Amino acid sequence: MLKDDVIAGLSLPQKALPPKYFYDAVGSRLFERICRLPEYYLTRAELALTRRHIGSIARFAGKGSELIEYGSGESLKTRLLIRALRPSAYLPVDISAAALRAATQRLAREFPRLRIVPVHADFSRPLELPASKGRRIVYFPGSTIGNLLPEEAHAFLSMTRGQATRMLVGVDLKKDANVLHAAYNDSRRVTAAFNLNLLARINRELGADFDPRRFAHYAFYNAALGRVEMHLVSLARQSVRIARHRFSFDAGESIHTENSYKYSVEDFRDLAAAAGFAGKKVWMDRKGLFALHGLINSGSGS
Ligand code: AVI
Repeated sequence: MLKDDVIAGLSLPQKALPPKYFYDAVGSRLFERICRLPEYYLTRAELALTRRHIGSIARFAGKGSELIEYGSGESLKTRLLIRALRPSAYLPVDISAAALRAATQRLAREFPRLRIVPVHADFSRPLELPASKGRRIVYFPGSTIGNLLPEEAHAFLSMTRGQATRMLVGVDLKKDANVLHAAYNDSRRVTAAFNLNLLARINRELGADFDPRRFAHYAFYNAALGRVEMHLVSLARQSVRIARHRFSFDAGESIHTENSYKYSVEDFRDLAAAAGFAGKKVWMDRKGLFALHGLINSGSGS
């Protein structure tokens, strides 16, 4: 729950907030704008590689399988995949009921014969899916796996092993730190607005009194840990009230709001192998910015 997570996160020595709370209605709109920014190459690179390799991606996934997507699947690449795969059912899993509803309605209009089974769930926790009627493939695009700590990514991959024999995972690749810096510090400051909206959301939903003008967006590539970190830095010594709690900030103290891990092909294959998946295929865009991994459950015999 938002309130418990906020109180717990702001009580840590390094204050932190879970990135899943970025995506209220305002945050989801800001994220859509991020995906269209010239500096934010991830979305375009993943779409380009999906277009370029759609035939072999669909063959790997197995035409006619049930397609489970983590995320609400409104994107162009999901529609490409559905068109090529002709899944017997499509199960989008999302934490946002509104996003799930919007995506389901839109896909139902576009694919009137497709059986759509929306699953409203938080995938950072173990979850049960409706019983399967056939072979299943899990699709986890967008490098959302990069927003999990490696141990959380391991837990997520281990959970999906029980759900499908194959998996397609979109993963952002390690690259020049300047390219990463620009992607998370765009010139239009949309990423800054996305980060700061977290404080506005806490004000809206918990009646807190954050003054977002007294915090600054800060994102940098932490090369030692292979991740872009986003923080909100307090511009002054101040205190903030949330329900019956009060939190003090020194000038320069930060709230850590997101990690975005970048994995080389080998790094990601090692992570997948530790969770019981063998890396069978990898597809990339022409510029080598982004990878889509085709994984097979090592215990499935397929
Ligand atoms: C959703 N996720 C993969 C995005 C990322 O790049 O880590 C979220 C994001 N944060 C800042 N810009 C975009």
